[in-house]
Amino acid sequence: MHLPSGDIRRKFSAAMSKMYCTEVPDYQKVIDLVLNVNKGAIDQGSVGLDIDNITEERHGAIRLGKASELSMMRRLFVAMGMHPVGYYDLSVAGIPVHSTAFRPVTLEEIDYCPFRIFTSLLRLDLISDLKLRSAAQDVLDKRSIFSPMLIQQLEKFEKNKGLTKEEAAIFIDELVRTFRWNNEANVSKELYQKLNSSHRLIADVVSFKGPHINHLTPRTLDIDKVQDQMSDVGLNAKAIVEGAPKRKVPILLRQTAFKALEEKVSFVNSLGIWSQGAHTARFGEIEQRGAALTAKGQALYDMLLSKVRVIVTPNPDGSNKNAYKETLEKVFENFPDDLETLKEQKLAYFQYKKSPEGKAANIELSKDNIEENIQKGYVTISPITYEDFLPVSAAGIFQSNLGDAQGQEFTHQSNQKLFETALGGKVLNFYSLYEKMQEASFARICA
Ligand code: OOG
Ligand code: NI
Repeated sequence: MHLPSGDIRRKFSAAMSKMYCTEVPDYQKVIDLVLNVNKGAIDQGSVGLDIDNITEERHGAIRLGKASELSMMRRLFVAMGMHPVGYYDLSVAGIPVHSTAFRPVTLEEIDYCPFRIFTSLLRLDLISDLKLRSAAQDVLDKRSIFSPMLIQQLEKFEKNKGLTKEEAAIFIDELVRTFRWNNEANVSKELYQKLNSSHRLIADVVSFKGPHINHLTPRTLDIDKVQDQMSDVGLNAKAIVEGAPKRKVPILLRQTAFKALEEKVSFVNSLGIWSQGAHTARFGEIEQRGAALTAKGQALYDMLLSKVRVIVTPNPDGSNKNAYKETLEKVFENFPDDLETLKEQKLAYFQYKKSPEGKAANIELSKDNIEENIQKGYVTISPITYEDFLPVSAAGIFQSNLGDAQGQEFTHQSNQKLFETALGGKVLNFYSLYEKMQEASFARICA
């Protein structure tokens, strides 16, 4: 008997959370705060939502150093029903990585456990100092981040098309260990500092023995409340909430975070002598998810957000946060905020359902009569939740948590092909996934 991949994912998500709470105690504060806020929101009438399920939903993020790590990661995630969706080129924001998100792709699997991991691959080709680039390459070439035990389980999975409960337990255990924090660096303090001044992210990937999870993110129903209460529970919140402003119909993703902590690290030189230092990388994040936007909706969102940033760019110290918030709200008045218009203008994706009255009326639905039946209340529409990430927001998160002054500008070189070669497969297109969900829900009520 094989354990369904959704169960492996669910157990993996819970185990990651448990480990992160021990490693980064402030993360437990985040979980408690979000649970509290979500309870309040549900009491106030968000019916039909299961509190555990909502709060449990979370994503994480890892950063890998070389192609072979990424392709192995792809194989490992398959065992948990997680597939690479989307391509994010972070070099446009001056960050030397490109990324995808491993996640479940069907509505059923997402409902069962939506856990996803934003996975970045370092681009050493963006280090201009050739000597430093080859030193970094050397360190990465030598490291191996997956235990033989883990690979054994993976090979069993691939051969037998599944894992037994016992095998899955070992698999999860070993995989979670892959992402643990290790305070003994892989490099000398001198090399760390060089890498760090090239870009903090390069140091974060190259200097360590493994790809430590750098944050986890529970889902909240009211991010503004969370943001307001973070300092009350002793968390150092970032200045602003990323994403769209508060709306009647939430769109895409809104996120906030507590800033990365400074952690003690030991470095070792070529003589085997250890020295102490510190590294800042790991944080906690909270997100509120809204409607998935079509490409047209996304373009409108991008346009409005850049308009906002031309008028006011949020200062990391929060000094202009009110001006930013006001501008954001003002500019986003141009993004329709009711289901009808969002649907009519094809800005978002929807799920169609027959209402109880619709079922009772027993009408044959088709493309031609759908609109009038929505009007009559026989068919209800609800937005499909966005399951992916915001390139702009991701960049914001990277920046604010890695320190605010970033020296080096990287040239923009979108390179999805290169990424897919490293991955050993293609990334899925999220617009087509949402489109399919929408069509499937429509087909279901017409059948
Ligand atoms: C990943 C940042 C992306 C998000 O929520 O946008 C992300 C990273 O810092 O490695 O997780
Ligand atoms: Ni995140």
